[in-house]
Amino acid sequence: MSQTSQGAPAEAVARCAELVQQLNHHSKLYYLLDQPEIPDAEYDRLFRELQTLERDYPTLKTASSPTQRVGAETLSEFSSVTHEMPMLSLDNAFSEADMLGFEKRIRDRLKISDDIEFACEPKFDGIAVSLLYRNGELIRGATRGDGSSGEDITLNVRTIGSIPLHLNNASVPAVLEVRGEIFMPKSGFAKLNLRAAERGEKTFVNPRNAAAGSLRQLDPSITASRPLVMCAYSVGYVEGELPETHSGILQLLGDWGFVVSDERRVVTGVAACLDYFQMMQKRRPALAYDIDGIVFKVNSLELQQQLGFVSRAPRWAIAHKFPAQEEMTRINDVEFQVGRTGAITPVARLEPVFVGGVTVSNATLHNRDEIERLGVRIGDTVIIRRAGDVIPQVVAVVASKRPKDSVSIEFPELCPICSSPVERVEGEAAVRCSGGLICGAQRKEAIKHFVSRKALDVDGLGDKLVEQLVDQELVHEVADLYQLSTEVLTGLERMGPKSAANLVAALEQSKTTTLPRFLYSLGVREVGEATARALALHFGSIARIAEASDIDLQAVPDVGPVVARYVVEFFQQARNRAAITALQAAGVNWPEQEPKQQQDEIQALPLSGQTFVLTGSLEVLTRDQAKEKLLALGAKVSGSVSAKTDCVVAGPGAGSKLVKAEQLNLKVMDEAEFIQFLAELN
Ligand code: 5U1
Repeated sequence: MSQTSQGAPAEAVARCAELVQQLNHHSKLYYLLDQPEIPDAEYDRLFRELQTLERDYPTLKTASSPTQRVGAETLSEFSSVTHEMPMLSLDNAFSEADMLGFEKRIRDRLKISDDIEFACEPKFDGIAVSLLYRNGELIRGATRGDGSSGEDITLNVRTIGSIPLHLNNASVPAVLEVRGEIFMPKSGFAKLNLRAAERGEKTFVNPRNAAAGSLRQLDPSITASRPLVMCAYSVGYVEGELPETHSGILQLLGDWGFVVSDERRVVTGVAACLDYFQMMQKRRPALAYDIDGIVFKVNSLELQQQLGFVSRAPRWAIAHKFPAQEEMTRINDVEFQVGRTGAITPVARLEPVFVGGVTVSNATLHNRDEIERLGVRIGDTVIIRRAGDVIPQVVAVVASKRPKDSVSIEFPELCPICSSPVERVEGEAAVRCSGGLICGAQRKEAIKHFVSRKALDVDGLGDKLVEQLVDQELVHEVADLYQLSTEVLTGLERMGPKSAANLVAALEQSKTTTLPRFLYSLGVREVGEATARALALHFGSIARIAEASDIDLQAVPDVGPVVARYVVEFFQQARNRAAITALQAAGVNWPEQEPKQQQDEIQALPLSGQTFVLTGSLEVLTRDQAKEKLLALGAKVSGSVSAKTDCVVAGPGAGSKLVKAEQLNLKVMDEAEFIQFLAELN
């Protein structure tokens, strides 16, 4: 076997180089593009092979080997380091007018009227860092700090897979400072918090805090265990040649092995900048990571130089911010809402705050467990998050702002609506009003559910109208809806004769329905659309469902003991049976079928017996369309992932459900694969 100058056999040297190259390549695919080509186990196998080679031939081990990211050293504190060139900050734009002002200032200063070329890219919601390379070797990583000096986090940044330890390219400058943002992708954040919650540990408020907390670790092995990514967006001090444009620098950084944003574009003129901003605002929920705006930079370095700076902010760049998704506000009070099933939900009444593009005055606190988890009190300043169309959440209490007179949140002993005793069911987080349909709140919610789109679908009967009908004692139970006349309805607020006549017609039309819809409309606990459909298919008639025992019910796919008990208890109650009789007497009707015939139909469907979960955003199909297609093929569509799930369809932005699917090793499809799969079945 031939020996090399490194004292190792030539085969070992070659294999070692190949493994380093492969591991760097796969780690880039994993961190940079979120598109791993090989399973984690295969990556681990390559990694272990390299470790073994390096142990057998220590001369092959270099500081930039993928095995050398986590050293044995831990720190007692971070030391301070001075950046070779100060780290700049960015001026902000919050409107189109601000952006037009930005362009005008540039034109005036350069005395030009032509459209300017801008490099655009997302503004990552993470932690700004500076990396120093000498002769291509990473020698230092530092936080931004005050812009002139920051904390030395070299040991930690070395553990981040997307940060090259060595730049293996002839064109790399002798000294190079690379600036960028370290962030935690949304899926990694969901996974980290899921693990923390399972262990009863404190969870992170958002991916940014998780990234900051992960970087500020004195023990680098903790940083190494966190899913962090760095995206490079500029350079600082450079001893060497650079291209003439910012986009050229980004291209070069990418060639040298850094992650640079795939979303980056070069556009001409501020109107095109605004189009890009709008486009990215739409894409924002589907991105794998949080962004809080768009950065626009004059692309020509020559023009950048001419424009210069005002204090620490360059005149040639601006951050156009999206409306913030998180804001601070105060909890003025907590009130308790009673839902359809009697569940009592604490709702925080907030000092109104503009967040995620709307003014928010209320946020649910879910239940007693959530209040305990947050440690929240009335009077607290809290962080409210509203991302996309998701309902506003209280994500954390700002402990330092707690006033002396804050008040603890006490659950009521009696229902706030009907004064019936409140009960806490063993093993459930919710507390419930025991009043049933005596409770006005439960009656209102039951009626709203009965007329909703997926139930009897009564057009024109909105929540406000239902509240008036109950408050004015015109409707006591659902069947009373069918006694309403145009004359009675015309007397109500904001109800003219035409709307009243339309509503009476809509009620009449709703009488002809289907068994699954009717069953769903009754609002039996835990009987959602899919379970109602399964029960209807299995039993074929309401009478057979009403008579079914726990055991009979559990023969229905995906009906377990809990749901079976709720169904039995519902039909045992005389008032529920009376409500059904009254509805049938009012003319509500549906076709019934023999159960056997329907069993045969279910068995004949290609996806019968299979459970699908849809998560993340779908771009071609709507969620409802995807669900309809699955149901029509006999599948069940569930809202949660479990070992019983057969397949998870995951679009961009999928979070904890995708994580759980991966943990359980379930089949996962993206939307394109799903559409192909449906096409093959049809
Ligand atoms: N994407 C991006 N984020 N960001 C932040 N580019 C960018 N540029 C920055 C900052 C502070 O500063 C430049 C002036 C280098």
